[in-house]
Amino acid sequence: MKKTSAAIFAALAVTFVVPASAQFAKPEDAIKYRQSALFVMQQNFGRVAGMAAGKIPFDAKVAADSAAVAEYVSKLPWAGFGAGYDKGESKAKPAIWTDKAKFDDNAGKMQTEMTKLAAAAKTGSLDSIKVAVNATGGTCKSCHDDFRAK
Ligand code: ASC
Repeated sequence: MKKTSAAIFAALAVTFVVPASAQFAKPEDAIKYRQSALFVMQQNFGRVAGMAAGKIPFDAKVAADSAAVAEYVSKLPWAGFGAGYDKGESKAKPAIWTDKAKFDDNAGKMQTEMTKLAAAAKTGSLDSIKVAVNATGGTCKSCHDDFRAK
């Protein structure tokens, strides 16, 4: 049993850890990469959130497309937060690297909510989008509160 879990864990570690580490030539590239991904995600999420808030006219197709892009891009920033990428100009707090389990948990929650938002936007229901936007925005905020410098 123990051997099996260790083997599974090792397989998972290879799958998930190797692509995320040693992926960038220098820390500045990792910082630029994660900031770029988060920017693209925010632009798309923000458009849908603007519609949910009535600040942008609701267009179901644009909302669905934007939420789908935000969902996909929500998978990308994390490779840029790998080991060794904590030095450089950014608002990333050291806690990202010292409390990695909590940070990863936050990142996972955001992606889960982003997936729900994409599904809601696909239905075209503005009411469902509003609920999902609030839940998703909550995950952005709680992670920023703990892990992003002001
Ligand atoms: C955004 C954005 C965030 C979240 C957050 C929601 O559009 O850039 O960080 O929503 O403000 O509370």
